[in-house]
Amino acid sequence: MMVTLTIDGKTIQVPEGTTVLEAAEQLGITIPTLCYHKDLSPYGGCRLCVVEVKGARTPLASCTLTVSEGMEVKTQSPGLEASRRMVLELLLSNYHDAGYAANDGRFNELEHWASAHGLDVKYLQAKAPRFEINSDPSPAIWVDLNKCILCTRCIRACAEVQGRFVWGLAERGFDSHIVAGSGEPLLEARCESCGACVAYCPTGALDNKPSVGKGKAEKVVTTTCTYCGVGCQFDLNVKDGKILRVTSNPNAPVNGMRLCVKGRYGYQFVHHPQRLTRPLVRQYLLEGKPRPAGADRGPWVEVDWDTALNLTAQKLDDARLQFGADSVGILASAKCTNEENYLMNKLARQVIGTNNIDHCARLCHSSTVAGLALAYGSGAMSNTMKDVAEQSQALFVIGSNTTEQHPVFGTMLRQAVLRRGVKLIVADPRRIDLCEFATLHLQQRPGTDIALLNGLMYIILEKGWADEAFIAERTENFDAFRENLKDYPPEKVAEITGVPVEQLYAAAEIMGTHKPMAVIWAMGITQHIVGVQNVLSLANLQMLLGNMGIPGGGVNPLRGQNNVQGACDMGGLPDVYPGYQKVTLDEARQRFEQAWGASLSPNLGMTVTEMIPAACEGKIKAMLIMGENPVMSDPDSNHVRHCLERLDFMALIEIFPSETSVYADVLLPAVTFAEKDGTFTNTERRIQRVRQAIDPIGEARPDWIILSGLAKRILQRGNRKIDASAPFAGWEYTSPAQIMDEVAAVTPIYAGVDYERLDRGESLQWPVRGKDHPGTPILHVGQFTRGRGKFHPTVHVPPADQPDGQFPMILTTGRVLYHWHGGEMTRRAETLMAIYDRPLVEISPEDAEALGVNGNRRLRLTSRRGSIEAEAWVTDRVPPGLLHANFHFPESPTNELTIAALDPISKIPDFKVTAVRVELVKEPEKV
Ligand SMILES: Nc1nc2c(c(=O)[nH]1)N[C@H]1C(S)=C(S)[C@@H](COP(=O)(O)OP(=O)(O)OC[C@H]3O[C@@H](n4cnc5c(=O)[nH]c(N)nc54)[C@H](O)[C@@H]3O)O[C@H]1N2
Ligand SMILES: Nc1nc2c(c(=O)[nH]1)N[C@H]1C(S)=C(S)[C@@H](COP(=O)(O)OP(=O)(O)OC[C@H]3O[C@@H](n4cnc5c(=O)[nH]c(N)nc54)[C@H](O)[C@@H]3O)O[C@H]1N2
Ligand SMILES: [Mo]
Repeated sequence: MMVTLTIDGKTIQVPEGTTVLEAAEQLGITIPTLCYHKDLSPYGGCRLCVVEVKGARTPLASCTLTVSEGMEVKTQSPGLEASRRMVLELLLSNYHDAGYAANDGRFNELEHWASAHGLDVKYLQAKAPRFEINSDPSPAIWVDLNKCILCTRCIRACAEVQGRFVWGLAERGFDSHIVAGSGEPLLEARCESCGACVAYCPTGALDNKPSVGKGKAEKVVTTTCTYCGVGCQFDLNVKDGKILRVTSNPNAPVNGMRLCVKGRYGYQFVHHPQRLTRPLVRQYLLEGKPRPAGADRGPWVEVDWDTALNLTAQKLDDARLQFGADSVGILASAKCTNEENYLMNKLARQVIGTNNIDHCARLCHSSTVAGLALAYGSGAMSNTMKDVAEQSQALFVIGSNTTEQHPVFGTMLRQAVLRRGVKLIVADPRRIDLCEFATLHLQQRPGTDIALLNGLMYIILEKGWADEAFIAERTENFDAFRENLKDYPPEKVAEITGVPVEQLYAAAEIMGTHKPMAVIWAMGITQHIVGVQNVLSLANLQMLLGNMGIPGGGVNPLRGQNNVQGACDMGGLPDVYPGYQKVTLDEARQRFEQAWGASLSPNLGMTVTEMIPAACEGKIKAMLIMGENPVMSDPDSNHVRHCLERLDFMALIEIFPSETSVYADVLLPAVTFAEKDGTFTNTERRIQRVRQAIDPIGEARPDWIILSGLAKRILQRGNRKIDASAPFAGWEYTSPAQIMDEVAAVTPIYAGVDYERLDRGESLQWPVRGKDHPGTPILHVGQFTRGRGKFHPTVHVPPADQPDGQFPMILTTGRVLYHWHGGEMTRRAETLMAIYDRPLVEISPEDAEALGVNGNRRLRLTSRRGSIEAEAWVTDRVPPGLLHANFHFPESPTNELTIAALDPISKIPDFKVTAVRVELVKEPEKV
């Protein structure tokens, strides 16, 4: 129903339920506001937005007043002016700005409206502070209650955006103030330091602590976050070549105003003094001597770019000539842009002539890519985060610690439960934070997901909840699948998984009676020797329930790194060219041979988990690694180190001297995301711009410039035949935009992507088939990429590393909110370190007591491969018998413990189940 009203004499029609404030906004009439924010529920507290309504005796707050037919509204009058001034004067009389942040670049809404009403803030404000300035010890959030006007936007933002409920109001009247928890420091009140309260605060009472007093930005550059695959955009505020602060950009397509702690406060690594600023080469290389034997490759010498690139080109070309192109191994990078990964793929295939290219996707979602390709024909997330959060009736989160690892999407899931009452089922061996919001938590034993999923599908079939029409019309191989399920009756499944039969029935009922249901997963599913079978089981589930090809449903593997989707799309994999065109398919190979003017290898390349052992066996002689840290991230790091040590040559392109650079012979300084242009592709296949905000630090260069310099030098040596007349034979790149044009020309799913469209604000999700194709938010609509979806019978197989008398406990490994993988970046961000400064191992209260953990909390964990020490965190997040460790700190290198047992199809290692023994370290290390 539409309602007609007039505001300041102008007539407008708006839908019923619209507020007067919103209607005025549509007319271009600005009403002053303070407590109002369009993202938050209306509060009607500050009374600055009052208007006169014909027939009403007193002015009314327009932010809470809904329109009615024939309403006549005035937003300006001498009476309203006076009333607004009174409100502002009253607020100012309790407001004290000590001036420390007067130049902090924030837009202070109170001061703005006060001056707009002719009020002198300096004169009218309180003469002295009533509260301590900077009253909270949080390293992220600055609290100055003297500037608080009790608008409660922070309280609403924390609840309605972040879903955390940290802020509240305490006391009444004059003494009233905002308070964290029941009056504790923010971090103790369960603050996640996302800074949403800061982003919504109108006065700077809450501010970004690391930025207070740093002054006003000279420019603001919108770019995409460098951490996870959610793909948040934000504004880098820059002055004198330095990032001053990160602020929310309300137009960010994925996240709007939302950010997580790493997005908002994790940028400090960019300016860390340990950044690599000059190319480094080992002395022996410069002297033309043989490499010293053993692990120590001798001293580094700073050299100019020419020297470093010439040496690298020579060593890689020599290895190729002497031992064949397949003796060279190449790692692309999910931290780098699409353009850079495209060039790395071209360098491997066109310049070196090998398909030995891979990257961390192998350790991550390779099971997903392989499994979904088998079942559906395309390995990517099928839906968008928005439709999952806004249109699902049920959510099944299995093996994803979403609120810590994809935090902004995690907040969307929390809101789906809070606002829409969506049924959330979490299946995770640990009681992760999301369990607080769950209807049901299935706490299976690690490595038993196939049994669990088959058991649930057994019940769904038994109860007649399967979508028979969908199965008949869109799928194949159902009978074999159904036959296999007979082996998974609930009682047997309960025994394997440890999940009680009643819970299995309860979960199956939610799944069977709430449509659409979205399945969300990550490493808890993929990082197993049965990773592909796990994924196939989930693909089966979504076909059984008919949840594919519809909004609010789908298969939603959350890709990990900022650009792991893009690094895969760009051919950073041993079996495919850009756009998943198979290297073993003659037709695809010929296409790229013609494009690049070189004969290409028809052989499948090695995965990273194969290259490392091949280095030990002497099959891989030289490596070129860009933005990866295998010593910290690959399984069984003792073995990894031993293998890297054996390489004849390794060149590493990095922003920091990492744990892996110890094994490098050349170390080339790259720039961070803030210093370069390009694109990242997020988990939902959305291609987004990365924009240069500051000049490169020192002599560091963007990876795309480094790679093109290197490729040119190798080709100049003349040992590789290139047909220079081929359309994309050359390496004369002047901008990432130009590289993207080449990508579009050879990659059908990116065919319509160009910088002009992206910079115009178009939000493109691949496949983008042409310049006028709008992109594809949801995959598998109407039919699967492969035609019919295929059911695959799956069989429970126990994990490779079984506990026994000597190693009786199970260790599962993963991440925490505040840190990133090997920690090269987050350990160099002081705000993050101030919140989480050392590795903690989760241990159950029962196991802790059995060990006698009291006061002395340092543990030693030993597996069949190695041993580490770390501090205990006694918590019921883990059940007895299970431990959890992160791999963020080199002083507790968790991957010394893990096993390099691989899934036979995807070659992913089992990071999630390691048999260990745990002991108390008697003498804690004195620091
Ligand atoms: N803060 C932060 N965020 C990150 C990253 C980071 O390093 N730090 N890394 C990014 C990357 S690359 C990735 S891939 C993602 C990873 O994101 P996630 O996969 O969410 O993170 P993980 O901690 O690896 O593990 C996920 C969950 O799997 C559970 N799990 C363990 N064993 C099993 C099992 O057998 N079955 C099931 N169903 N679950 C199990 C664990 O208890 C854990 O809660 O995070 C991305 N985001
Ligand atoms: N035990 C255990 N191990 C795991 C996992 C687990 O769950 N448990 N998870 C696995 C998973 S899912 C993943 S994705 C891998 C991650 O493994 P990696 O990709 O090796 O981990 P990162 O630490 O993210 O490494 C990225 C490196 O790139 C550098 N860098 C950042 N930006 C740039 C840039 O623009 N250019 C260049 N050249 N370098 C840059 C950083 O300094 C960093 O050292 O770890 C895996 N390892
Ligand atoms: Mo990952």
